[in-house]
Amino acid sequence: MQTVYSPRHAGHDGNTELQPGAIVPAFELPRRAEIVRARVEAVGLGPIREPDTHDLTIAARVHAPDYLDFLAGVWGRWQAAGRDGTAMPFVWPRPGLRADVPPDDIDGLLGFYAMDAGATFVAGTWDAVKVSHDVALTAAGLVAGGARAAFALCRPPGHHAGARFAGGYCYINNASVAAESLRLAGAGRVSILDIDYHHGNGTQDIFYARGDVQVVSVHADPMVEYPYFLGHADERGTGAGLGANLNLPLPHGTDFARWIDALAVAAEAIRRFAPDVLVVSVGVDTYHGDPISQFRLDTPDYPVIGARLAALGLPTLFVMEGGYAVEAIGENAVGVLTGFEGA
Ligand code: SP5
Ligand code: ZN
Repeated sequence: MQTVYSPRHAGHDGNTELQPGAIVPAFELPRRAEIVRARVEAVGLGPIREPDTHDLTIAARVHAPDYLDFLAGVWGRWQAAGRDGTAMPFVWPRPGLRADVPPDDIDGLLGFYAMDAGATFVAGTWDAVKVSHDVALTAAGLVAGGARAAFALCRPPGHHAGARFAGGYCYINNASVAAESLRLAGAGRVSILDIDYHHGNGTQDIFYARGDVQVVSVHADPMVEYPYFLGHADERGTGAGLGANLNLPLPHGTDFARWIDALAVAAEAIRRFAPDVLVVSVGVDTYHGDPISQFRLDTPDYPVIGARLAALGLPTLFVMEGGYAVEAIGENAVGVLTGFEGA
């Protein structure tokens, strides 16, 4: 399969991150994408191509336009306030506060458009975010054009970004933009399967009331894991989307035997939905060596996952999400893809 990749992700670098009790270098690093790209080459997965440039028309169908304007302008406003380093919010409009009026001040705006402190900004962030979106749309175009599968090597990731907020290293929801583009290209129904360790709260937020895009997620139980406030099993969608959202939360310590049982449930729900195309949010932070996660999957498990996905028999777009065990991220992420191709 073809991989879409841009070196311009690398400008999103040097960010700091708020962890319990400390500000540390961000776990979401440029080297992640470089190691995945090197592994794509090493195994001969297929050609690697650069993305085409896309405008934000499709992104503006899944994100609020004022949120996209904020993303594009935040670094300029941060600089205009005399700052450098990493831009990060520290106050949020939780329920009970006014979440309908974007403040004028940069520090208010940063919180207004964020769910947490985890989507920080440096000088190169917007360019990387925009090109990550271009990567997703270009790879979606390959699938829309008849490819059996394509790999969008997105960085930064996207699945925590909702219709009007950033969070969890995510800014534009690449998988959601890709799914919307596939709908516009003629797919009547699209399924998004999210196998990142964390619940894809942004993707769920975007499609929760829609019946044309199914969202299925296998993830760590939000009772014990980030993002804590979405991802429970009783969230089944609303309105036209009722029944088109499925969450399969699993406990800390989940091993592959238990995880693959949940994937079988997810696969059955996708078969019932009968989509024309599948978008897979591929996070490999389910790996036992991941520094911020608590599942126990191992490197040989990832090709097995890919083979199970191939058995769905659908045109499939893979979109890169999380995975922070940097030395293993290439083998693990590309393992899903080689398992898919080998099946
Ligand atoms: C795309 C993606 O995988 N985003 C993940 C964002 C997770 N951010 C919060 C992580 C909280 C980790 N808490 C455990 C601390 C271990 N030192
Ligand atoms: Zn994750």
